[in-house]
Amino acid sequence: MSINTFTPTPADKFTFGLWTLGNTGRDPFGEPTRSPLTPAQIVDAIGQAGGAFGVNFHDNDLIPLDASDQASAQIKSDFRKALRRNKLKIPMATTNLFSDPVFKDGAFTSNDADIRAYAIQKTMRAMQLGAEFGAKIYVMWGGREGTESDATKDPILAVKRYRKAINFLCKYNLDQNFGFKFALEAKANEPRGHIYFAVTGSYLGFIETLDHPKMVGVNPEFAHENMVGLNFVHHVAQAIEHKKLFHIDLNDQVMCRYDQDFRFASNSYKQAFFLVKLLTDTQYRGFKHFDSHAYRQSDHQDVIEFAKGSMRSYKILEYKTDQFNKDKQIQKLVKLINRDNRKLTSLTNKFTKKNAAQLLATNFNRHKLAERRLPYEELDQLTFDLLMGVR
Ligand code: GCO
Ligand code: MN
Ligand code: MN
Repeated sequence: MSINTFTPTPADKFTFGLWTLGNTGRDPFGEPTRSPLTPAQIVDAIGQAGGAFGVNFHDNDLIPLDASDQASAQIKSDFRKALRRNKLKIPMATTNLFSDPVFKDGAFTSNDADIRAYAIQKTMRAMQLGAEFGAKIYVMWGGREGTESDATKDPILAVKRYRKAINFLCKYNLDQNFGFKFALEAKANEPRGHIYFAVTGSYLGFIETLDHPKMVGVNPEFAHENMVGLNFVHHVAQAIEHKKLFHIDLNDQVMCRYDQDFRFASNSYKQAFFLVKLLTDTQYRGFKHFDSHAYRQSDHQDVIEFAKGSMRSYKILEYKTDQFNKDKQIQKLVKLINRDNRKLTSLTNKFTKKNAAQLLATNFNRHKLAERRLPYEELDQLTFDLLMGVR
């Protein structure tokens, strides 16, 4: 791998959202700083950045809620043309179940049965729209599924309602032959005070209780675990180990701050490196979606730089992974700290009465074991040197 390979290609499976490159810079305190772009213009901007695989959308990023049939036909046709001229695909679709006031107290978990049914109907229609454009991953992010005060909603009922909705939609997916894989995205808070299924691990547990667990996986997002001070890499690792990493949202975030959606690897270099290393070493083949937006100060031209930078940083960290894996000194240390003992491992790998008896009869010198070297300072400093480019 050489420095020249930092240029992305569709084989890297990088994607952007209509809502990410189309972000206008509005925040809770201030008005937009960039003019809005049409879906077709956003596709052109992604095309201009170069090397991306595709673009993802929420139903209403493409078709506004109250659009007439005629208006939506025109939007779709312009959008299709833009996709064709930029050679971009639609790998993922999702539903906006958070912007409209009707969802102010949740969608699938709302206390109001009419709103729950409407949310399912809206998702069915959004699935039709996604399927029309060839999407195969369907993301579910329950932004309003939560509470500020637990006086207002029963948290056990909320889990049951969420399960009913997902089970219904899985059956609809089968019935319509859409072929979607669902990817559930956790977030602990924002916009709700507390959102149900706060971390990726919450969904990993929940999925096993569904009627069609194989159809459902997770879509972890860097900023979401980071916002609450958790180690994102560990959550992704567990998802991979469970064979549930169906999609991933990449961005960045200062730990324990508001939802920042910064450019991937712009803040947490080290965590971003270990994430890319994990995805590379485990040969993750899914889409890598940049769920982030440019700084509020950026103009449209700078937004293109933001998109290029997101992909470039990922490629650089891939290159650093390769260096790490080939670095003799680093690998010598990695080997040193991973000590095997075949005899003992064969005892603990499988419970039998005989193995248990032998294990109980084994003498361990815990003082000697504690004396074994763990030169973690040296290993971590070598990692730092490598990331800083002085190795
Ligand atoms: C957020 C979320 C969303 C979802 C998107 C797709 O913090 O707002 O990350 O951007 O990823 O709605 O479902
Ligand atoms: Mn997010
Ligand atoms: Mn996201």
